[in-house]
Amino acid sequence: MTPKQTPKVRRWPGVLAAYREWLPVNEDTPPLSLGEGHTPLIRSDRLSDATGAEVYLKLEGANPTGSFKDRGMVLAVAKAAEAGSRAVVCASTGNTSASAAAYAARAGLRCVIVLPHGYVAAGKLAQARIHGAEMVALEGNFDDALRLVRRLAQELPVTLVNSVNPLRLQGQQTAAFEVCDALGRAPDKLCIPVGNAGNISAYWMGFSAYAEAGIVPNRPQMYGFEAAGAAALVAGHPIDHPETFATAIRIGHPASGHLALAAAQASGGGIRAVTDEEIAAAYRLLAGEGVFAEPGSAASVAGLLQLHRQGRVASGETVVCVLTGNGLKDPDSAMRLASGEMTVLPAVERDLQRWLEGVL
Ligand code: AN7
Repeated sequence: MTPKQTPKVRRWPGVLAAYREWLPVNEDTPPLSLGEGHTPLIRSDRLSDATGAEVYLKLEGANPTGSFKDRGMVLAVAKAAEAGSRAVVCASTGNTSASAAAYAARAGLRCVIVLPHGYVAAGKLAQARIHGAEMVALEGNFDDALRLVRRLAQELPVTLVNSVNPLRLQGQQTAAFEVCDALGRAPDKLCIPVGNAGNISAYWMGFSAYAEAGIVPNRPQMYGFEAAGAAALVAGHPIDHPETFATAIRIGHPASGHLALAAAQASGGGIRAVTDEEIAAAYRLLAGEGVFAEPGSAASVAGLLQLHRQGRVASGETVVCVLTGNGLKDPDSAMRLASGEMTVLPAVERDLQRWLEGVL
């Protein structure tokens, strides 16, 4: 039997081209792309069984630099290039800087990055360095870094590409579009980690835009999850010394907090806190199902399990948990939280066989 025809595979053009009519792009905007977007939405059998809901995972770690930041960064950097800017600048807990460095390299712009010293995961640092960014490690936390770069961007001819730049949120809306495109409607609940509170705000904008256009009939309840040691929105006041091992969301002054709270309230959802222990358990549960997300991302799943324990998850409802970043970003957390150990053996078949018989 001969195959009739090879299937037609259409090339994914990236989010600026794919969602052009929803974004502020025009003929003068450079066609920037690293192939971002179009990330998998997969069913989680374990979480569906555990909660009684239909639970899906949006794998944003499948983006080109390994996090959701690429969706907003491609637009922010393309518009910076369009405006004739020569450099972009950002503060970052790591993923924003990795994405900024990559898209700046792609667009031929310089990139300046200010990081909290000692609190950025190894993979993220490696990315920013190999893409050639100018990097400063600040003796302070992310909130200090953001405060300083916001001031610098007012004084110097550089474009700020943190999510206080509204283009970032406009680009990040495309993740909500994709969720709706994949499900044929919006989910009943969206669970998402909250750090600087930009992404939850962007998803809400995206769901609202699709609902207003009549493309979907509904909008989800928005549930955002902060790390308990950095839960400014839950506490109702900024946290000056945020702490969590999920360094991506180690943020105590969330810049888009007002938008996140408004989204949670308008949607009938909420902003809640998950402990480092809950995050670690969710991180390991996901890995046990073959899904490697970074600790900060696992906050969404930790949050879903918390909602379930509180009886807030209805049987059969559709839930999407956003896994914002790839597990490879933070190999140190994986090595620390993995169970079991690795055995070293001489290169002798009999020894290897005896070991395997003991394991099986
Ligand atoms: C994996 O990179 O703030 O609530 O500087 O890397 O939109 O801030 C990262 C945040 C969730 C929180 N998951 O998103 C940065 C940075 C991952 C992240 C968040 C971040 P926001």
